[in-house]
Amino acid sequence: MSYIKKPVVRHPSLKLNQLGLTVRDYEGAMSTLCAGCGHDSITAGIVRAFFELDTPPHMVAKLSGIGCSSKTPAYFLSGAHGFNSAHGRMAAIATGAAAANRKLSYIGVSGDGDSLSIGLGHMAHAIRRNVKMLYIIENNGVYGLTKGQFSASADMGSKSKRGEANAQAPIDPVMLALSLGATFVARSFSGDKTQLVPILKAALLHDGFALVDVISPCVTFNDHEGSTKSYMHTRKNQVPIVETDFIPPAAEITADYAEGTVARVRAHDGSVIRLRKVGADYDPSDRTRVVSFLRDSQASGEIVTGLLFIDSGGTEMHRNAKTVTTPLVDLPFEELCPGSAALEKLQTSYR
Ligand SMILES: Cc1ncc(C[n+]2csc(CCOP(=O)(O)OP(=O)(O)O)c2C)c(N)n1
Ligand code: SF4
Repeated sequence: MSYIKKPVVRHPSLKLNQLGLTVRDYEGAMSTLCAGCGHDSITAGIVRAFFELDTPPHMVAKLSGIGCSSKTPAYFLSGAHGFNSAHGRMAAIATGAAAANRKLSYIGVSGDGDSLSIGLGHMAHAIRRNVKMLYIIENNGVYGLTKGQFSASADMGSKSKRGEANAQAPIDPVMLALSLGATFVARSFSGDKTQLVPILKAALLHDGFALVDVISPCVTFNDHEGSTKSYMHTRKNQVPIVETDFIPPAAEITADYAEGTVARVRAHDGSVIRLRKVGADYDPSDRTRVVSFLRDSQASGEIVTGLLFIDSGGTEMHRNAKTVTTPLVDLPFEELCPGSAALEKLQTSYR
């Protein structure tokens, strides 16, 4: 993978976070993506979210598959752990890593090609297991890296650069995640950092699997008239349905909203996610109604964005499997491998 080191430029007036780090400390290598690619804006949102959450970079593991989107973990958090896996295998690698060490914060970056075709089965099972991770799909409706073939998220009738119309029904990652029991489902747009950053922060602190589908236009292969994943089409049809407001633990809640228009969700670390419902009857905790609302909006051509669904009471993978709290790397050898007598006893208990 091409890699260009970014020159370190520090400005004395840059704001410090609680760890004494600047936003520069959360950046990575220089991006080699096309100028204007939506994926670079998402990278900038990720950098901002980790900086504002005061996350120590070495406590993060960033994972990806193959694609332009999957290259982006190289462009943020150079101090984090990272694994660029095979095409469509990010979810499986993340599940294994999270099982071995629950102390790290996991972020997986994928594309609609990587997640909705070759990697669909792995993503589905990570959702089902409720692996604690932020899973971002940088959704541009095409395979950018291999020169713009339609992906499984391309809308029916959406046109390719050459003018052919896509004839197959799309897979919508948001609907899919809701039907698989996902506990945090959001959609955003790479061109809307004001909405994206609080959603990423809330997703990183969610105690379970958090899917964030981000419409991220591919300026080289899918940003023309007739495309439904272009900047113009998304700007015209985006309908933010909930405004997400993220309040870290111990921060003062300064403004309030009218009774009935705000839903509050408390995360396990004491932070609060406040959802201001733009649509009066939208309830982000009612899965059935969210699904039916999204179906109706889709039929009318709207791209609904925001934190669309949250269930803070779901059982995360480790709690479900009753696994050890200590990361496997910190367990003494005798505990990891208690010997043949212990194995014999275990096998006897299964007979
Ligand atoms: C096993 C395997 N099959 C196919 C490919 C070819 N390939 C590379 S990236 C890619 C799809 C990329 O699309 P997407 O995940 O949407 O990312 P984007 O480049 O659009 O960000 C494909 C099919 C591959 N690298 N490995
Ligand atoms: S080909 Fe498309 S997805 Fe890939 S870097 Fe260029 S604009 Fe981005």
